[in-house]
Amino acid sequence: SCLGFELQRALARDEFDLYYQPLVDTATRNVIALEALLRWRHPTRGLLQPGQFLPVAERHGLMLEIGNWALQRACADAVKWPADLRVSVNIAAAQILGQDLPTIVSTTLERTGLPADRLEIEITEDCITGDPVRALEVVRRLKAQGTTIAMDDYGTGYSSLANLRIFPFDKLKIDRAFVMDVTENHISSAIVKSTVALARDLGIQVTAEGVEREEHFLFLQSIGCTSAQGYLFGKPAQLSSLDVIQRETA
Ligand code: G
Ligand code: G
Ligand code: MN
Ligand code: NA
Repeated sequence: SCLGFELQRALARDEFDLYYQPLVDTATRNVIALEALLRWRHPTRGLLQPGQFLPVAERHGLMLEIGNWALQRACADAVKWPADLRVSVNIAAAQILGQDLPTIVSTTLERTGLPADRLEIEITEDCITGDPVRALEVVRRLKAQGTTIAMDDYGTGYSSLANLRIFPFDKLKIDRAFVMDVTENHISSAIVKSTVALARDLGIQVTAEGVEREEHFLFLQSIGCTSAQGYLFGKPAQLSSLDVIQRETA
């Protein structure tokens, strides 16, 4: 496709950008991390969202290169932030299957100077299903290096629970599909409550995604969800417009 062709030269032309969305501590509402989210400043079509170009990048085998660019950029950005602010980076299946990801990550941390414990890597079930044995080895090595691992879009995959039994995740990110109607839909509320309890019993963190309304946040607070992310606290935005960064550099 035309987009695929343009994507191939977008890296060289420096057309990608990272937006960041805050994750807040549920007890204090303090920002504890920023999730890096890719954007493409297309020369004629304007700002493109991941949904508009990541599937094309995957079809053209460009996801590894673009994903590694995002990882490098996110770590280089985060090293300038307040030391208690972590960065969360999404990893594509190609980055696990097509290269030695733990070595890429350790090299990136060394080059940027970001301590490993300030990086969180988000993986989805896509990253596991292609080659679960390899994915497990990669996750173990990343954890041994000091990076934390979150399971993204928790609850939407085919085998979230089966994977939870095998993979040593540090965090579950509850997909926004369950959070958006959590106070109106008793099924969503049961799923969210049981996931939060599950994470507590496992001794791991849990983030609710897609928190748009105060009543949703209060509910999450009441059930002991440890962190929250969503438009209530901030849409994905350019670093220059984020208060939490501005304060420190002002
Ligand atoms: O920003 P937005 O809500 O449109 O992001 C949509 C999806 O795109 C996210 O859920 C995430 O899974 C994916 N995505 C965004 N940035 C990256 C990235 O840097 N790497 C990978 N692999 N996926 C990303
Ligand atoms: O990695 P993941 O697929 O979870 O990426 C988060 C996506 O969810 C991003 O594309 C972001 O724009 C979107 N998002 C984040 N917060 C909200 C929210 O409160 N409501 C909705 N509808 N989407 C959100
Ligand atoms: Mn994510
Ligand atoms: Na998600």
